[in-house]
Amino acid sequence: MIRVHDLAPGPSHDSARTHVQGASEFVDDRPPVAGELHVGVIFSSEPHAKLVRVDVDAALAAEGVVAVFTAKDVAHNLWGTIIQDQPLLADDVVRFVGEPIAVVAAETREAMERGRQRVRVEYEPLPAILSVREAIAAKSFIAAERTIARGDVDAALANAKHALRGTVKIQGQDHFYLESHCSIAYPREGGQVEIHASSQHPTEVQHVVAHGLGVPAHSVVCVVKRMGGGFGGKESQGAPFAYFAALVATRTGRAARLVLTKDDDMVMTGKRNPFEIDYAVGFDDEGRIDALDARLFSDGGAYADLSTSIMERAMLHSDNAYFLRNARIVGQVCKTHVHPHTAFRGFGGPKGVAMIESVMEDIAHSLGIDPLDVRKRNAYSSDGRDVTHYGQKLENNLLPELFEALEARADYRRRRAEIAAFNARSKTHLRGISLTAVKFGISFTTRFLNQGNALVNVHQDGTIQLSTGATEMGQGVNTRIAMVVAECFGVALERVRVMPTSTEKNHNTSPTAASAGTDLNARAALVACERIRARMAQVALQLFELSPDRWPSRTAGLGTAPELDTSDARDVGDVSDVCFEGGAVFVRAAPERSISFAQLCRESFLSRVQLGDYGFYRTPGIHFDKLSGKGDPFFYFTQGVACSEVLIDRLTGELEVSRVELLMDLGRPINAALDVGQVTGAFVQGMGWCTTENLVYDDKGYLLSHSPSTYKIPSIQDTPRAFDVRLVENPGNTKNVRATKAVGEPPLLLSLSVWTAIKDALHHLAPRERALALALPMTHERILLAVDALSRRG
Ligand code: MTE
Ligand code: QUE
Ligand code: MOS
Repeated sequence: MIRVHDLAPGPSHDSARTHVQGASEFVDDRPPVAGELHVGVIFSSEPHAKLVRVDVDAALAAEGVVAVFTAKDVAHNLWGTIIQDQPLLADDVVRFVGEPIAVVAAETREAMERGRQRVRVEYEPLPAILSVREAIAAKSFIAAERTIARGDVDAALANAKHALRGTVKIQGQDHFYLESHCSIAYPREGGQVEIHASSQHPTEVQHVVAHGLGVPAHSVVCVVKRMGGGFGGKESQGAPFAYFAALVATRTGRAARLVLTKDDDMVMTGKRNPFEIDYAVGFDDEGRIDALDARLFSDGGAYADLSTSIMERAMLHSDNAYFLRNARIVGQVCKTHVHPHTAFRGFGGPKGVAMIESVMEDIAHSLGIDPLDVRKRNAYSSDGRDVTHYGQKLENNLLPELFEALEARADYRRRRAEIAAFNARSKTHLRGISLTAVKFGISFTTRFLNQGNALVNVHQDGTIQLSTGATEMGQGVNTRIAMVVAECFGVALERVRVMPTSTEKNHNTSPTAASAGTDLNARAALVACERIRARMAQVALQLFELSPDRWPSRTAGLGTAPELDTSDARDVGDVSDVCFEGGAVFVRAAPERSISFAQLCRESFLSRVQLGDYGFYRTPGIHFDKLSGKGDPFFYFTQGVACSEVLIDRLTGELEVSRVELLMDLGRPINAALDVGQVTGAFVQGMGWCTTENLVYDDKGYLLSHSPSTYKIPSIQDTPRAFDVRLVENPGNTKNVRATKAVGEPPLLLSLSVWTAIKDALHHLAPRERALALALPMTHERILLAVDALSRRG
């Protein structure tokens, strides 16, 4: 039986203090420099139209307006993370409301707004596709349809004792980071430019800016100190805004600042992809699935962005925690005339998982079996039911134990009975309960992204500065990396500082995404640290042979010290005997001879021993054939389970999440406090997607819900009334850095237990309803309508 960790929380986030004090520096907190310009974007008000004329004369004549740029000013106008299909500035055609058409630069923000309003755009409207179904009808797609399949689905479906068909419609989600997209560009000598951006992907910013400007990569530096949240929304979509600032800076020779308002950010930028999934499932009397046939359609929006990769991850997570002997998962990204949708915490995972978890509920209710039993019977286990539909064998699979442990912890059976009795009695309220799981594959499914590099500088006073390609967005990646480095050198955490991410220190970096920021970058840093430590250990062993008055720091001025040597040829003893602990360095067998870490740094420097290094790491053993849909795309899986109970007011449709118990396997956490923060935050963010965050567009594809007054993210009142988050012990993930497991995205998918708990509650009104289609999000209004419709029927 697995055990719940009893972990010391660990040190707090390295920005905790400065965040609370308001002293943390974000991009727009940078003090303005002399001559700095304000940059604004003029965007399309049409979903699909020919650009007949873009008249900038009136804008240029406005007081304080310095310049206006359009597509003709762009050196190379196409960009895109995977497929280069998106103009930086629309040229002859606009393809979504919010698409950038022109960029205005002005002396003040007010002048910039005046200029923005005076750009006249004449459109000739073209027919627009605004939904997945319209796109399917028009065969408007991005890239080819893909299939991941195993077994004989048609035969298994035909022979199955029971079958259900249905459609799951899933809406998008706005990232709602507190800091909108923003960038400041500083022109530098000889056509160079330095950009400070709020981006999860500084390397892509560097590349998109260089390409758009028509300059080589070595003319552009992108620095990211931190973001005020990213959640996937700043993975690809920050790049054009950085480019606009860089265009202004290089063309005017003045610093340029672009900061979107919340409303413009929401209108212009893409969201979590909406999905529509048609499925057929065949199963036996016990509720065991024989076959799943699923067609996934996503709304990609007007350009490819990351949608094909997101679809791939949705297809790879359509099994979630459940073994599918026969499966055919088909995925197709639709091209519509809305903002290009993009990465959002979980990537494609939450959409595939919403489908299969909904299927689990329907199977259970159609057979009159408890949904938990259906899930447990279908869960991946060890007896030949441990290979995914894409052929990866699960190792270190804790799912069966997690189900058992949470069932007991949450007192599931007793509460299930109590809820049934309550629902039979109450005329005003309905309760529902659901226990769902997550199995989230860790690694980018695009192999080349699974690499990281790190630069580590050890200073003579024994403090350490390091940098990697990871970007800090609140998730605590810097704190985790610093802890791993501090542990390696045996020094206090305060001695280690993670410096701002910059493309001149770390090159060809991957986006901080796929939850792999710590896995890739802490590991790369560790590679560098271990090399430095080995050299320092050699120095220490030689120092221990000398009397301290002969140490370089005592004699260097006189030139009489022997220069210590770290060449492999020199046999000084086994460096693995040397301990770095508690700020000191010593040999375990003779701890009385000890040197402080700082002193050893100084002695090493005086002996011309290299105290900095550069580490590189690439995840071993992963491969995935995108054509056959087979392989081992994931290094390992992060797993967890959650049990949610909801209370519905039948008269108003109001929803309360009364109680959540949650167990996560995060291996051997580096920092349990940060991890529990990630789990809690991801769950609540996912609850918003499942319940209240309703994106509403008008008939032109213009987002109407573009501010906090109309788009409802969870507030403190919406969080679970009782919320018990626990990590379970699992020391077995030794192939990952420090035997830890990635945490950033997986717990978001557990919030689907709230959605299925609503479904469970509604099933009490319609016990004979076999497949109860449920919208996502299930807003209070939709709950009320469903209660109304079902009570009438029942
Ligand atoms: N946590 C905070 N506070 N802010 C964020 O923007 N982004 C999430 C997650 N947790 C995010 C967050 C997403 S989408 C990912 S992929 C991971 O953090 C990325 O960071 P990591 O790889 O270091 O976990
Ligand atoms: C998870 C992710 C990403 C992913 C695959 C995942 C991601 C991402 C890409 C990607 C794919 C192809 C490219 C590229 C990036 O794939 O965030 O530059 O050419 O950016 O499974 O989070
Ligand atoms: Mo996270 S969606 O991989 O940025």
